[in-house]
Amino acid sequence: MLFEQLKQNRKKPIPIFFGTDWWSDCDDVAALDILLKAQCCGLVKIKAIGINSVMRYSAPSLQAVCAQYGLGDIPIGLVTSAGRKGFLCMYQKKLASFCQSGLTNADCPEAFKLYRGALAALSEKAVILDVGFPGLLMELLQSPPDDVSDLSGIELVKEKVSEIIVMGGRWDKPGGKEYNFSAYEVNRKAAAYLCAHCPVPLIFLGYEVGKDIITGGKAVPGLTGKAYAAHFSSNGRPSWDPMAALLAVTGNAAAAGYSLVRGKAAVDPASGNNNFTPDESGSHAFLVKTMGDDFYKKRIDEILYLPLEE
Ligand SMILES: [Ca+2]
Repeated sequence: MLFEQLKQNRKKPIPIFFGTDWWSDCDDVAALDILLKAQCCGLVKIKAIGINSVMRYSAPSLQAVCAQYGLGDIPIGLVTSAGRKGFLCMYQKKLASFCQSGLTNADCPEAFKLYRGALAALSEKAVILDVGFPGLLMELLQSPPDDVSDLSGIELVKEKVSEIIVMGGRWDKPGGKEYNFSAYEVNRKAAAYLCAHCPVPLIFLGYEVGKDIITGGKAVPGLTGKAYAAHFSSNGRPSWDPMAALLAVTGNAAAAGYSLVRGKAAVDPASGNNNFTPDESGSHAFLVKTMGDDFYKKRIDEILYLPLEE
């Protein structure tokens, strides 16, 4: 079991900020499930969660998943500028029916402000993991000094963040295109901004990495299984977001089964197409699998199918 191995060498939990679109796909729920289980094992400490889309049941559905593990007090923020109404809410309403705290979206702060406060309070560097739209990261980087910090967003990230892991882009061919970086104009611009201005190492888990790794499903214990069932993914989904979460928990790309291609990434703000210029000294990198697909599937399902503790 991976978590048992990791616990032997982890002196203290890795502080993590988790951004998620919590939107049209249920693999975000699997990613959160992995992070919460890792926190229960002492491997990570989730400092804040930013939902970079807004649906009616965003916050209560996400909090219900956290509360299953006694972690309902993890702060949740929303990217209200990303709100797009009318999209079919496939699993959020179902999960929100299990929320016992009465939390609503209106109770949640702006995600970038939540991040700023939690980053400013850190005494060590954190990892930012984002498996959704890049608007939250752009708003964080563009944020001016405020009452929680005299630092600009870029300065704050440079001082308090060791690396940013993003599920986004497609890197196995020039001019690749992927949903998180290309759906909606705001996300295309944000992805371009992130690549141009991120002051710390930026690691991409691309579309090509997760598409063939089918994990999860309706038999996963707790609300994660209910999310997969409500999403009509009873037999599983590709593993983009859970793979990115497991990389963050593992804390080491090689140990997580990846090599890194270093260089400089760019996203065209008009089309959302991404491009990559290899450079050994570059601060960006995309992941390439070094193991067979079963390696990743087994690791993820082994964690997702752990029973919830009583
Ligand atoms: Ca996602």
